Amino acid sequence: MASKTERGGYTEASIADQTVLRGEGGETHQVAGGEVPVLTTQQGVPVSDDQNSLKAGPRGPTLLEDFHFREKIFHFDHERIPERVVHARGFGAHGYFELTESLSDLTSADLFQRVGERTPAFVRFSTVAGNKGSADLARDVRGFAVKLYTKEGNWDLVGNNIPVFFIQDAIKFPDLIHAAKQEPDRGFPQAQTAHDNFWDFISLTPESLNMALWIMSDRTLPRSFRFMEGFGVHTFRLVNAEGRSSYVKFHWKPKLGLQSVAWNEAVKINGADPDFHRRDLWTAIGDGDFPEWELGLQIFDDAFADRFPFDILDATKLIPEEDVPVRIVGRLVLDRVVDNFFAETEQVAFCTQNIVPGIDFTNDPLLQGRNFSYLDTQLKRLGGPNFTHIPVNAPKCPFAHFQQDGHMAMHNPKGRANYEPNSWGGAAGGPRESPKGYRTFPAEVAGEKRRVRAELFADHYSQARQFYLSQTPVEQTHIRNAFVFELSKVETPAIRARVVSHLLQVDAALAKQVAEGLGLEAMPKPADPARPVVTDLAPSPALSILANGPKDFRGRKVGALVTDGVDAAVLAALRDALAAEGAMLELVAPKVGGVKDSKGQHHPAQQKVNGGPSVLYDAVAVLPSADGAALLAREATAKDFLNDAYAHAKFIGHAKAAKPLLEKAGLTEPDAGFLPLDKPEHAKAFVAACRKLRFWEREAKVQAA
Ligand code: HDE
Repeated sequence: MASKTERGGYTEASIADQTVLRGEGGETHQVAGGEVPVLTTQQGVPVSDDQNSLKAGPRGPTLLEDFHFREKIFHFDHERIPERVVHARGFGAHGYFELTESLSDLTSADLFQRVGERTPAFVRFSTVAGNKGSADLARDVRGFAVKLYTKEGNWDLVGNNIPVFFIQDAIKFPDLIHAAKQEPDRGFPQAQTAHDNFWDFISLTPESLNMALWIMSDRTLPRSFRFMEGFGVHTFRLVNAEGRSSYVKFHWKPKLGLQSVAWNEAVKINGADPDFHRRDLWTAIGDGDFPEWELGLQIFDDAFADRFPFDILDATKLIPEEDVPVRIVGRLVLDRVVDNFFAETEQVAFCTQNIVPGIDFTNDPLLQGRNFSYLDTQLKRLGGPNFTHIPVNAPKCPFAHFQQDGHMAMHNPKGRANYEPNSWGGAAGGPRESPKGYRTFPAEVAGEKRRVRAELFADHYSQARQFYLSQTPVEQTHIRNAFVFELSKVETPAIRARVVSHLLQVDAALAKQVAEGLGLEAMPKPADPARPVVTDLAPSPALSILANGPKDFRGRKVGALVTDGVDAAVLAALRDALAAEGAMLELVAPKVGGVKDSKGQHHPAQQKVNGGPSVLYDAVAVLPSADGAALLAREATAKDFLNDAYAHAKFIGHAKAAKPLLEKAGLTEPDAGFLPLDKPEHAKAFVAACRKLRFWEREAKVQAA
């Protein structure tokens, strides 16, 4: 056996060279922690030394014949696959869809027949513009892609967390994405739209105005994937057993309600925890607090489509829930994290054209273009046509076809038949088509072959206006501030002015405030609308996040700033009250090792004070002892903790002993968002106040503009 020096100082624990056992499943070693498999090459050859390459003498050159080294480095060099052109940064989880209302009258889709039946699902959430390593809290649309492994094949509902889109025709997608992603000469900015190219494109593409309002709203700053809606965006068809078609729009409604963070908070979260969203999902599922959404359908017919003032094939428009109510038919539960990020989340291949009998497309020109794009992109990304052989992409129902060969083929047809018709007879002849197979709805199509759009597509501002006017005043302020922020990063004054010229068609007050915020010298002329703006659409309260917030504080997290000597009874009461609410508590302490409470009991901390800023929490509690408060008053990050919680309108629960710290942070005039946490009985009232999530009344006081 080689000496320790020859091994480069590696210890016994790192080199498993103990008894070699030959078990059924291959060779195993007996090591300190138990029995582990013997390390092998990809060819299955056992490896004796994984610390040193093969050399001619201790100081000599590495030998080419070292097949283990060569294979290891070769494989490593090829570990990356191209990241997604869009939606590169994402996070996935497994779960199921459970039907709560049978839709057999509307669709023959197998998963919508039997109440209580569960269909396995895989969901991947994503941002759009940023690269794979970008931060989670970019201001961006979130992808909400759902793969449903039904008994009649995989159905992919590849949606977003916003119900409308930027463009109407797929031919503009490369332009939109080029403009949004980093500028080609300099290669930045990354994962943000606050730059000239993006707003240049938007301001020259009036159809994007509705979406522009949505992306400047808090919808693009979700607090968690668990607290956001999902939308199929396009109009689809449901087709029943008799061949009757209804139109449908798909909605996912989070059981925990909607919630977003403030812009300044998002910026800071990106620094404190760029993986904030993925960590949140991973932790929630790991804790058994399974995120859940309801599936809602808006179902309508041709008569409604004809009288609706917009075209139902236009993906830049939505149908207000007040016009066509959302019917809840099932629930989606995510209850299992992936075993391996790459194998599942990175390799999952969603395709809009993956639909199942009973569901069909419409002629939405964006959807039609997507149906081409997704298959194409998987070929490039996953390297061949056999990506359905990867477990996360494979159907979970039986499948049989004559497709064969290609890169990495794993299930080629067995036997002699690899074509049909054939005369090999019976089972030897292989699969045949069936009358139960997928049938396209026989929609009539007629018209001249031309590069055109339908007339109503030309209404670009009416729904943008409706969206803005449906927001609460707090949300309207956020939209205005977001426009001012983004356009302040645009270096070309003409582009700023052009955006304002469109806003004049949305809402005059909004345009004026944005112009003022930018310091525009003169108000531009309003943009020329292609169709008159409908100014009297009824507001749709369903479009507001704040009007549809949660009823409780479930699934949220309080960060408690604690020190040695923290009041044991108050801490216990807070923990209990949060647990009763289904919310979490994290302790933020001077040392991550934790603190001793007033009764001498030890509590481990989850964060050290300079690593656990308040932006990571939905509300905060400040529970130092008197000595602890004096100590924290000298710690800049403890003051930041409070200042940020205050500026982000969070509820602040505090012990009396925290006073010097609050004063040091300049918080000398507590408002109604400050709640006492001096006695155990205060805990319940604090948690009850937190149900409102934010003390919005404070926000106006802390913003100069
Ligand atoms: Fe996508 N989109 N998209 N998209 N999209 C992709 O497919 C595309 C659009 C959406 O988690 C790509 O596998 C075109 C709308 C999600 O893996 C690509 C058009 C909506 C995801 C592609 C659109 C989406 C993608 C890149 C205009 C919401 C991530 C990688 C016609 C309804 C799926 C990939 C995942 C991904 C093309 C517009 C949602 C290139 C051409 C509208 C959630 O195929």
